[in-house]
Amino acid sequence: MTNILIVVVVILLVATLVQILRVSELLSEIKNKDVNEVTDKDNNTQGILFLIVGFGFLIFVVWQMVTWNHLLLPPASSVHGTQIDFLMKISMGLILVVFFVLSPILFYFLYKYRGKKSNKAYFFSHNNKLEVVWTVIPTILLTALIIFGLNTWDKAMNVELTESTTIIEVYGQQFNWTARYSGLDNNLGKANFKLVKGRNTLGVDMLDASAADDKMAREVHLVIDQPVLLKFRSQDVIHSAFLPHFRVQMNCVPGMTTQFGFTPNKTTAQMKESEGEDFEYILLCNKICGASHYNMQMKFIVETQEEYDIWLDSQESLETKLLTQK
Ligand SMILES: [Cu+2]
Repeated sequence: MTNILIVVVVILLVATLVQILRVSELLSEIKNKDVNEVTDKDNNTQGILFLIVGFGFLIFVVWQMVTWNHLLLPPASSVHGTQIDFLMKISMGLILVVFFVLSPILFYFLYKYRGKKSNKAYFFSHNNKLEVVWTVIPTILLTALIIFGLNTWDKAMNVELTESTTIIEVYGQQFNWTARYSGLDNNLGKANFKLVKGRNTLGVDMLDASAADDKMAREVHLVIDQPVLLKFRSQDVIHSAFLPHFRVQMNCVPGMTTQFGFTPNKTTAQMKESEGEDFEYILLCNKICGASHYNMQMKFIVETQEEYDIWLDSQESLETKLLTQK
């Protein structure tokens, strides 16, 4: 009923507006005036409005940058993250310089060249020099930026596996993450979704020799300055593993394994000192994967080797968890 009333009110409002316009048209016909004619007074008003809106918008942008700056991420906590931050700073710097130079010119020229009765059109077909300048400069700048970006991406994604690299699986499902440590052999046991049953929530193939020493965990512990390779699987839909503080993100796709590697270089304790006691490294899902997507998170803890060893020892292996316990 309310909806019908709203529709009726909207129709009546539109009809009223049309009638008002019609009346003003008839009035101007009586007065012998053309309502569609744009006068110099109209152009002045429009020109001044452009100045106010344009410069008001620029002031608003500066206000946002100053007021909301503290909401940005703290400096990267991984080795390659520093390079990603540098790339981000260069890109944003370029964009901001162009924005703060071009926008005032754009709004000022809208005002300066507003319509006037005395204006005469100036015929100007093209200028080769100008065309070359505004094509070549952006091309060089963008090419340099893209090559720099590809190079940074390559360094972040194609990590070399060394002896000290810890391999950890991160398994996504609606709506949680589970980690699996590769154990003493640093080799993850095979897994298959067909084997997901009971407590074997990751479908690990317990007949595979590498699987017995694997360990499942609800949070991920990492050692400072030690490289880690995360391998992702998904049980149901596409999720996206996002660790903002380490500047890494990767889709988790059912039926395939994706990965990225990084080296954390600040412990959780160090971050708590600079960012506040509440700080935690967190793995988020960055793909809208369903109703509880927003709550799909897992804690990451970066600590010293000793703390890490104590924690890892306290986790039971899959052999104990799945085969010996009844
Ligand atoms: Cu998800």
